[in-house]
Amino acid sequence: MAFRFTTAGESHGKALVAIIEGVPAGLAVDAGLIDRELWRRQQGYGRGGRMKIEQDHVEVLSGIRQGITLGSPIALMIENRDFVHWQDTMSPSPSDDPPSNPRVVTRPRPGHADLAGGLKYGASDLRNILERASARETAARVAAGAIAKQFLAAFGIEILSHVAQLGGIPSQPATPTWDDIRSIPDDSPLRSVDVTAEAEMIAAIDRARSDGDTLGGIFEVVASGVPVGLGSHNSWSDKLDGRIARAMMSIHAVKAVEIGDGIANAARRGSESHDEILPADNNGRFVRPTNRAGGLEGGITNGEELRVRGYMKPISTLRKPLRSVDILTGETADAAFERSDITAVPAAGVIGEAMLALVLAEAVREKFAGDSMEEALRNFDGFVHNLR
Ligand code: EPS
Repeated sequence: MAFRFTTAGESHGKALVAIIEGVPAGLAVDAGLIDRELWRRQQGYGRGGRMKIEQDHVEVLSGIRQGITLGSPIALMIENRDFVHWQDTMSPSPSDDPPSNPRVVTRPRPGHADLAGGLKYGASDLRNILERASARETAARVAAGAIAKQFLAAFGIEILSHVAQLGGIPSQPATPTWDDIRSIPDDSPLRSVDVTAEAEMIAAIDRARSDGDTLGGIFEVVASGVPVGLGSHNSWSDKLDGRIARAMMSIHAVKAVEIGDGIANAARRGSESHDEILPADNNGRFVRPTNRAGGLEGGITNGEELRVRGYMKPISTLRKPLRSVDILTGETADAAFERSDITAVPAAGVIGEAMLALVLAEAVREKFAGDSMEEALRNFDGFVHNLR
């Protein structure tokens, strides 16, 4: 059974939903760990008012019995606590009386899906677009990713992230080790490994807030314990780097993705870009003194740490709005603003972890198959044993 997932839900609708197929039977799932990931996604200095309303909590609707997966589709639900304030406007049933406050949006935000989506779907109320385009949807991805993370943990794969740069600080994106990333405390304001840079980032967020502006940045997602051999060089659609890039680019506001030293390597010579291969160590693994490839060669994992960076543009909902046009009048108008975050780069890192986990879970299922965890792990152990 192929591994796949989908989400549903509007930002101010009743709930968000994720359905995951292809998780083998027999995986122990801790719902507390799903809530933990949801909590992590809500953190970060510079988040807006919505995060004070929501305390995201997962309800498992199917696919898990007594804490163990059945092999059937897993359905997860996260209620939107804010829905109580939006019931009239967001009700799926037609109202007898028009809602007292229909909250119609007609002034598209530059950079958001409002205008392109409104034109594409023929929406005169751009709320029909923004409700689904909102990054609120990523809560459902993080819940699905938390299941993928628990699946990957059985194979010794772990995923973390950090904020490498925010609002241009520091000038060169940070490149910490796995242990440095791991030592970032849970309550860290921006999940940066460098507390001096972090204080400057906080000051930049404060300045942006008082200017009615927003900030973007770079997050890095790192996976350790990834076995060699996920993905394939054989077909463009099987190459794992392409699949990871697609997953990362699908995160709201991400406009570029880098694997390993991808960007710096473009300006270097070949001799400075590749990772030499040295004879195997005591564990039978070929030694790679550097990891500029970020753990991927030819679209296949090479057994090194997987390193992926997402470049996030500043959030497009601005308190001091950019110029736009009212689509009803055709006249110049300020872009719509209700409320927003000043920045969400740390949250995007957590979402990046979820997306990487989901792509790796799919690749692990492809490579090691199995209907039960026991069978999948037996196949995995056999492959690893053979490598040695
Ligand atoms: C978000 C929920 C949203 C925003 C943010 C992310 O809530 P609301 O629209 O009710 O304020 O805080 O989304 C955006 C900034 C955006 O432009 O889509 C969340 O749960 O992450």
